[in-house]
Amino acid sequence: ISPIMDTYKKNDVLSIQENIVSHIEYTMARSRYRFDDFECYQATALSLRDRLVEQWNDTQTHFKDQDPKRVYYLSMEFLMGRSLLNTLYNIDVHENYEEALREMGYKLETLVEQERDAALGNGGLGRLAACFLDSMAALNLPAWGYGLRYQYGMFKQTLVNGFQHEQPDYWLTFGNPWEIERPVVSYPINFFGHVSLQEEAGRQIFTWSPGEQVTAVAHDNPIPGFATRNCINLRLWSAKPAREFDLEAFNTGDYVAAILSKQRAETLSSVLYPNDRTYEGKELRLKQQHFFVSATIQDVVRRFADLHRDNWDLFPEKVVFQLNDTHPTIAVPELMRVLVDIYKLGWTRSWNIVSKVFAFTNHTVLPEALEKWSVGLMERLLPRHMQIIYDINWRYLQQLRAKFGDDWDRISRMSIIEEAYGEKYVRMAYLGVVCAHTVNGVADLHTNIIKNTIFKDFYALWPEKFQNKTNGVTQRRWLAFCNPPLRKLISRTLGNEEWITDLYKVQELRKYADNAAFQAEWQQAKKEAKQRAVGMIERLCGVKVSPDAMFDVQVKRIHEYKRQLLNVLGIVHRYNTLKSMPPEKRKTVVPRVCIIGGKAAPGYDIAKRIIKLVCAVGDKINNDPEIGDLLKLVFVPDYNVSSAEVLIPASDVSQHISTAGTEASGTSNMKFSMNGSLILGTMDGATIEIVDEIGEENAFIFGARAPEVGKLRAERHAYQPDERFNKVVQAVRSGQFGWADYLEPVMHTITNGGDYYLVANDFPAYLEAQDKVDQVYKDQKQWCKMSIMSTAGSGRFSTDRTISNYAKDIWKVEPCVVPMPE
Ligand code: DL6
Repeated sequence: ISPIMDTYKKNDVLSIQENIVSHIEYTMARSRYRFDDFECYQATALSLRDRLVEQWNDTQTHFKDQDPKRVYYLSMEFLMGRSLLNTLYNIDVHENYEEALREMGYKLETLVEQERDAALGNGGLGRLAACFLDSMAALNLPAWGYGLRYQYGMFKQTLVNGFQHEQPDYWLTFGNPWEIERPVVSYPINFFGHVSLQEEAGRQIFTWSPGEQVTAVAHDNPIPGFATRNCINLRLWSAKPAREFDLEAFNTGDYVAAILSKQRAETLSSVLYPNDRTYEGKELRLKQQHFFVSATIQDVVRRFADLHRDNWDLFPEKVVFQLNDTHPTIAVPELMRVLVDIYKLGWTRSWNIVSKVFAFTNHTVLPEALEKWSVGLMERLLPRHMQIIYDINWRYLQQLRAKFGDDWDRISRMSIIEEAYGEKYVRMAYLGVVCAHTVNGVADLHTNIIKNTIFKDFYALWPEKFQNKTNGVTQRRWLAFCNPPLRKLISRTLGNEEWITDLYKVQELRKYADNAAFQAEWQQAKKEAKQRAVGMIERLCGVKVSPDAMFDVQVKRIHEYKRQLLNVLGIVHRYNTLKSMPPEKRKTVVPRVCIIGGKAAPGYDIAKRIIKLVCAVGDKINNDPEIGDLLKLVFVPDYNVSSAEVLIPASDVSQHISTAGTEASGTSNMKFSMNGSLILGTMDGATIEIVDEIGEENAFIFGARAPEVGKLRAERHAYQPDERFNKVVQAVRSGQFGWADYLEPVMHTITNGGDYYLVANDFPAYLEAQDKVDQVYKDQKQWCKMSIMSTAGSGRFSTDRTISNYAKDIWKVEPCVVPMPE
């Protein structure tokens, strides 16, 4: 081997500069003497990619040599955000790059802002997948993520006069410097057509003759781990026209039209669906699911077959798939199809393999998010898969009959095929539960709810299948990298940075919670974060807010169950209370900046009206000279990962106020408490567990508990709301904030016996909790102590803990550490 093959990129300042300039000139073909911030960002990213590729290659070679059991995380969404800072910190070259760029006349923080967010996800579910990748890499697990390379990510939200507008997010306009396109890693993906049956040597052979074929092409995105050489892969598929152009098949004689029709293949991976009320009937969505899953299964099977072609029974010892919600569940019949039809393993042997390799996570109990596909659509689009699903169901129903006899009610309730209302549907969640060896919820309460509601019958049948895996977030992106002042303070206080790979270590901070000098530094870190947010708020909202006010933040998707409405009605109450106060009394009030952000699904009318309500109330308050800095309300447009990285560190108090039992877990609650923001919340999702860790005395908890919700709902028609609630509703209805007619449907949802999410019920308790927030904030020593205790109690909410638990309890995979080069 030539010595040159053993050399890696050097990370001294000069080598970094040479590398950046070389990309400017030879990759981007720009003048080395003149390039702007954006070009400098691209060249910097490309130079980092070089380093990532080295780590990636070493890692993949090592995995291949060691041949450990691997985990494949299948997700329709990966909400990655930006990569520049994350890469610099993860591979530990931040300081040298900063200096290298400074000497060249560029500011790292300006370059960071040049990067578009990779927003290939809607919210919690997609961001969780991104945090999982980070932890899988940091924990040296032999893992890969698989998903779709959408050309249009999550829509960009703009506000025009307080109304949400959706703009396409064509994030690839200037290319994506982080990815590696691999045209040679491609697979044919089939749709439509028909299935024929022949007998061969007494065996039934099914042959699917597809009516449409597209090609899936791999794009690899290296995911570096922190403080390790390991660098795992996120493989995203994009659709290209099928390579074999069988123009005869079109039989039109129209060459150009035939090519154009093939070109339409590319639309398959073009757009991320914003999570809407229902996807039912959206053929393209089902096509996307099959497209990415089929490419993934082919890729994984090929990798396995390369080494173990003659030993298929080894497959479950080498492979495990984690299905991120029901979206990739079509992977089950696809793997059966590949094993039965292509590798001819026979049904029983194939099922033996398939039933050992899938694990399934449920992320919601909201009925609209539980996917069902019409049998008609499935038969047309994926005829062989539909047959396989019927076969799986038939065998499973036999099992049920053997156990429960002719309990037809139960059998039809538990069937994978729903037949109750005329049309037949495939219940994807049931397919997942039947075929997976493990089913998990994402927080203790949520797991108990799924065991007792949507999967009750299944839990009774297979209690051993069900597990809880409480979500987490990566403390690297969500504390160490987005909040450098706090990182410094924590590391200095603890004497090392071990907490960045073992978050439980932050519990040591409890010792300092009362320490005046430490508190002063803690407050200083918060102040710096607030200064940053003040600048962003002014830029995005056009409102100047005071960093001396309390920052009260609620940022998440806009949904009735998350109850942004409760928040804004509380603000109306606060505003009107302030207005009626004598000026002397106003002086005793804690000034507050209320910050709300989040996107409404484009088809979710009430959610969009709630945004308008927030903006209308904000307009009135922010322009009221009598109120000034005592109260501000801003709606931050286009809330995304990057704005979260600024807002979360700056928050004093954050709201997680869903109706108990509706938020599966929540993950921003974890990010906020990690950054010392106090939780104002209901006992829902993972908030319950957070409060358990940090102590209820360090949070502001209010409202109905999950077991009470059913009864309260049943009685809501007779509920007499509090006078303060009636007044705020009346204020909106009377036009105090304008737009009374437009806002009426919103008010209607919480009055006249409606109010499914119990806004009126929880309103008095919410106001009391808010009063307590004000009261405690006046005692800065006490507040600061609670803030420190929040961070100190956040150790359990690292995805390092979550992923270790998945690895041990579900995947049975072990770390596979890549040796450091000499
Ligand atoms: O598990 C991640 C995240 C939870 O933290 C949220 O509570 C939950 O609402 C979210 N679920 C979804 C459901 N989408 N689908 N299907 O996004 O998952």
